[in-house]
Amino acid sequence: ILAITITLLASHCAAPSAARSTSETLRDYIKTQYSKTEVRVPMRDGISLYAAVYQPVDDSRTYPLLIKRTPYSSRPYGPAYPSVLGPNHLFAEAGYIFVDTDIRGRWMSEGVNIIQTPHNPDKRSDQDVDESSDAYDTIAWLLENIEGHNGKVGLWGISWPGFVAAASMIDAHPAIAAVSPQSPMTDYYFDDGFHNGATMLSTQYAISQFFYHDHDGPHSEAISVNNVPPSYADEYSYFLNLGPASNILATLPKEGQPSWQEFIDHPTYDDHWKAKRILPHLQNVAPAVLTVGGWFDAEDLYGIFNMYQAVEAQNPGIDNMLAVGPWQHGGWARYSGDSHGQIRFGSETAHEYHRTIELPFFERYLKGAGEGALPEMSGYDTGSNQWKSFDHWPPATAVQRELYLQADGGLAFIAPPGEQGHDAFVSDPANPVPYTDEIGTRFSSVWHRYMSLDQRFAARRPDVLVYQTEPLEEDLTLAGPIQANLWVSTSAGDADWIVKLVDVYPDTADNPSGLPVGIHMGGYQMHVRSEVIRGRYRNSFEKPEPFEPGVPAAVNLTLQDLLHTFKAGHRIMVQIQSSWFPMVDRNPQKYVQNIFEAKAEDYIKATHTVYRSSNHPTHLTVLTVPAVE
Ligand code: PG9
Repeated sequence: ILAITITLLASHCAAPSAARSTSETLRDYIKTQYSKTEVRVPMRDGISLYAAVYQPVDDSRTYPLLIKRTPYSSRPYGPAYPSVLGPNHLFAEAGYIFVDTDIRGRWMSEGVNIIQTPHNPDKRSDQDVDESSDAYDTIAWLLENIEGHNGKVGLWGISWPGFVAAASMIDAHPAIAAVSPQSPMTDYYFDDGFHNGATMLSTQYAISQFFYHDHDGPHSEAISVNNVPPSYADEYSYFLNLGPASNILATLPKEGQPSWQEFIDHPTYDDHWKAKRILPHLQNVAPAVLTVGGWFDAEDLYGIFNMYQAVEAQNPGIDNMLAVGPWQHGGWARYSGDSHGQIRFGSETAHEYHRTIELPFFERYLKGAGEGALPEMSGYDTGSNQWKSFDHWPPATAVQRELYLQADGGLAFIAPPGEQGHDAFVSDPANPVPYTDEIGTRFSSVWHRYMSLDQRFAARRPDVLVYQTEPLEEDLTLAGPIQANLWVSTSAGDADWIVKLVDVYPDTADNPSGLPVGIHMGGYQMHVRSEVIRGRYRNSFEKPEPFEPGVPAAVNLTLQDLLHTFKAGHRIMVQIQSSWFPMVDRNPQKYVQNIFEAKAEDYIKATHTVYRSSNHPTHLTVLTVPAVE
């Protein structure tokens, strides 16, 4: 065990005051209060993982171990110190032994990397390893070799690290008392790779550029975002000019091509993807669990709610909590949380969460400190700008209601009359509906901003159907998932269906403070929640089937959970479209066996129809809760 201990002379200085807000002053505080040791941790199959251990210099008491296991590096390596230890800047002062470790096959750790390593529930030898066994071996070694701990262990991580943290809960080491999977990846096919069978083009192309597949041994990330041509800066045009999906593979660096080939080889929800789904393995979970996420998460929204529900359903009676704020993917760890895009919340919601939820969670379960239990669900209402607590999620007081498309672009909680209502539009793959009106790439903030972006750019297009209620007479709060129940047909063999729920601000809406000059909220069409389904998978994600041209078919999809109050005077709007580019790859609309191998001639215009009749009533099933003041 090669332990290189770097201990700086400790000079006593006051705990960070409220004024210590810059990363440099926080880093200075950490340097004086913590020593750093870099170690190599042996795994049962013989490879070793890198870990950096930050221990309080004050050895008058013992501390819990708080571990982050990550594919995104445990930098800074060597004698340097980070500016934050643990999930947020309050943890360093609270006092923990922090351990940042590179997972197998990433950065300074040995072994082979696989994105979302499949869990092996039937390990038969020391060669049968996964993130669960690596977490167990890491914790066992740390407890044996690191002094000054109190015998309790916590883990946390955001996104892929959230998946890794969740894996530690399976066959967990008995010292683990608290785990916080945050915006966790839980099922690659439904989180990041595809959404209901539609390929998340922008993300998967970036992954194929950025994460090299099954990489063996220590390596640093070749940040290949610079490997792409300047034209990539306008993703919409870049991908449109690439032409058919069959052209994409050749544009990737050779190290990234296996990632894309994985999609070509597995376009359906087959055993390859099912093996990466961690949710069914979350059984016999002993630690307390706090799943965290953001309502405006553009990556792993599926993971947030499916993680919480899977733990809740498979482990009745454990302390399993959920906290969701008005944040983008990982935003609570990076920003103050006072806004998302053009939407302003009037307070620093991330800092509120740090103080009242995240730190108290670990203090309670790792130190027995703090005031009582956290609520089952803490949610920030993105329409009323309030934190709300619930004993159940979705709320036990929720009332299910159906919101139906009506004639003339109407939307109402009444079933449509008549048997002939329908609306049609031409979907042209040569002119797909953009997912944003901003120019940028998957690597830029454009990607995150679409989750609350003004949708007027789409509403103006002839290939976007728009339905909206009359101005609401009183506040209406929606909570939990939404089921979209579509009745549609197409003149072709296949079609994608995108459903967007939009909050329409009245023209007279007030402007919150802090908006840039010239920007107004009047008439703003706020993207609240949306989802896509590739129509061929409407009956099965394993067995695709074409549409019968012109014949109405049922297409049902879930829009992930929300907590949003539509204020009095606002309208609820639903937009329906058949492209969402380049977030989602284009559906050729001619039915081909594998869209990844589609040729230029397969991309055809088609006329799609949405039915709003009594026998084919397209509608949303929503959960409404009393507006809690
Ligand atoms: N969800 C991100 C991701 C996507 C695809 C592959 C790997 C990671 C993330 O971890 O942020």
